[in-house]
Amino acid sequence: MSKILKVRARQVFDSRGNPTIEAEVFIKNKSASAICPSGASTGSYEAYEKRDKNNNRYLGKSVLTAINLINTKISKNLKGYSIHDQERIDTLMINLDGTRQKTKLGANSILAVSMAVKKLSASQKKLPLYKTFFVKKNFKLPYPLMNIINGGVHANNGLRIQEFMIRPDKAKNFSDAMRICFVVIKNLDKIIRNNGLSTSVGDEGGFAPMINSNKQALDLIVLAIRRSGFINGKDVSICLDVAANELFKGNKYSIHSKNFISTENSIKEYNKLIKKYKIKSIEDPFAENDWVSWSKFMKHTNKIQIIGDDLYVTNLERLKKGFLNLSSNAILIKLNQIGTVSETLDVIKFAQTIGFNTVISHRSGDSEDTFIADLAVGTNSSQIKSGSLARSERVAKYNQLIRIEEELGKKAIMNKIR
Ligand code: 2PG
Ligand code: MG
Repeated sequence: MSKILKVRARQVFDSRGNPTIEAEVFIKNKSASAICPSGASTGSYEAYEKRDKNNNRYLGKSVLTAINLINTKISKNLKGYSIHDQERIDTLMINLDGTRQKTKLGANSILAVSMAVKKLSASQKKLPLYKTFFVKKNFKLPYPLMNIINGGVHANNGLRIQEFMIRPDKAKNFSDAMRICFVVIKNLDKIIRNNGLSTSVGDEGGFAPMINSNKQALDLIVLAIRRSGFINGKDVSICLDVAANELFKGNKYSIHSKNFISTENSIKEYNKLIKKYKIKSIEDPFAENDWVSWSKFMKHTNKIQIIGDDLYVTNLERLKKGFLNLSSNAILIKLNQIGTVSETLDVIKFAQTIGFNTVISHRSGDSEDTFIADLAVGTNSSQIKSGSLARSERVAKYNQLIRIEEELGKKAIMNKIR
């Protein structure tokens, strides 16, 4: 009954309009499908995303070779396996590929299948997806990290920092968290308009006004929080994703302006921002190979959440290195950085064991797939980052969390942010 009959894949499109993979796994009388997301500011240690670079019909972006591999090699090898055997299936695909970064089959092929297997297993067990990860009771809802101003490679406005986010720290429940973010975003919309700037949005649904100073973006957000009747740093906190890989050259950083400055001076500037704007979380403050700067930052910055994204790429070995080096106190989790559901769960478990916050994340190229919403609840992750309250691929994850909260009813409680 639960044995895989075949796997089929098709080329669909992501939120940036680029081709991506949807895989569908079949058992008798049933199937489930999943769509692989795609990043723009990718770390060089991420698992490999297979694209047909030589296919001019799709300007080198199609995923037809990967799809063919799913329909032939992966489908043939998975046939007969029980869909409840997630780890065996993931291991089989890892071994079929046989390379360190999944370059042969592509992490995008493997992940789409891995997620579809997980969904099908849940559906066959008649369980909601979030109940099929390692948390079995006392489910907690994550705090949203809403990316309300887009910069970096997610917009073309010249803002150095990639993501300016808000986190509704005093929200009583998830619906309240959404309401708080909604009010701040609507006020921000008004303020941006009144400043004669455009309210068009970037890749992750946050506004992308034509401004180029981090401070200007932060001032707009502080004003929006105040106009909404909330206290910055208390009710609502500002969080950043610097994506510093993109701002690194010759051991120097151009985070705070176009000028490249040393790590020490970058830290000084960070500390000024943290103090002035009461920033509570910074992701990727330094580049993926610059372990020394990360440790220095941890040492010289007080009590804020420091998240490794490109630094760890959801990879257990890199996370262990970061733990030993005291590089950060939180990790961003992206399924397609590593390529299977099982490996992702291993990383989350380890991170939580060493006391790191786990922040489940979308990619800048995403889809209507809401897998990560369930993943956040099912792994007791304290936060989720899924863009702003705009663009359906972003809102879809938040809407799924609203459904989960409703289903849990009185048992639904918010997670804790340490
Ligand atoms: C990030 C992500 C998601 P991308 O850097 O955290 O916000 O962006 O998917 O482009 O890597
Ligand atoms: Mg990031």
